[in-house]
Amino acid sequence: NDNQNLEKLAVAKAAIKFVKNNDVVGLGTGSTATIAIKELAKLMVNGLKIIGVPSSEATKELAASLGIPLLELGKVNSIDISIDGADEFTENFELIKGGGGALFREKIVASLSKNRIIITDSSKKVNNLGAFKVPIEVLPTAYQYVVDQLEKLEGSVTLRYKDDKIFITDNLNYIVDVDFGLIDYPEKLGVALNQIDGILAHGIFIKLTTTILMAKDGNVITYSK
Ligand code: DER
Repeated sequence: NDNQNLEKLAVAKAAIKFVKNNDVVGLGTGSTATIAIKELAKLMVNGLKIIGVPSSEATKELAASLGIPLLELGKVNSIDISIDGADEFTENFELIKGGGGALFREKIVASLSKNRIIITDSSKKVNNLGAFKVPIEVLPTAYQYVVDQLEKLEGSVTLRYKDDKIFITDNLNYIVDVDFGLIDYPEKLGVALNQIDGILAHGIFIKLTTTILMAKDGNVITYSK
């Protein structure tokens, strides 16, 4: 609704203030990141020079349509600043991402970035991760094995569908959304998930955020490390 869009615009405008001329900018995915990308394009009209690195095909198309010069993620070894959304976050800079299904490339973009800005709102702030199911990208050929391993970790696994068809990611994989209940030790769970062959990436982002900008009652609250 209008208020939500105003909140997204407020954090998007705050985030792009961190972007310097000639920065290589990691471009996030989702509705909030989309607004930030559009704001970046406006700054370019006023002379800001940036090169974008998209975190999804959707973001690549959006950025290209706005005339933002792009570099392919696979050809980049360093990003100055990335701006992206989140589905849940804690004050310890622990995130759940992947609501939009782009978590693998988003994680690579974040990992390559010196500065990582998360733009979000107070509805996503939690004390413990886990109310939002953890999105996990799974190679289809390992699907049943991965489901079994996730259930051994007490996860309740749902294969993600979109318009009555199995959702397929930009990397041609499945997404499962896994309910682990409230996650007391997200880093530990993340490590356990990384041990499961067939998982390409999971949506628990730890130590991948330097600044969180949260819209709340018309203000922007900044959490930074
Ligand atoms: O899928 C993602 O990781 C997105 O960044 C998501 O976490 C936030 O999307 P939103 O800005 O549309 O809420």
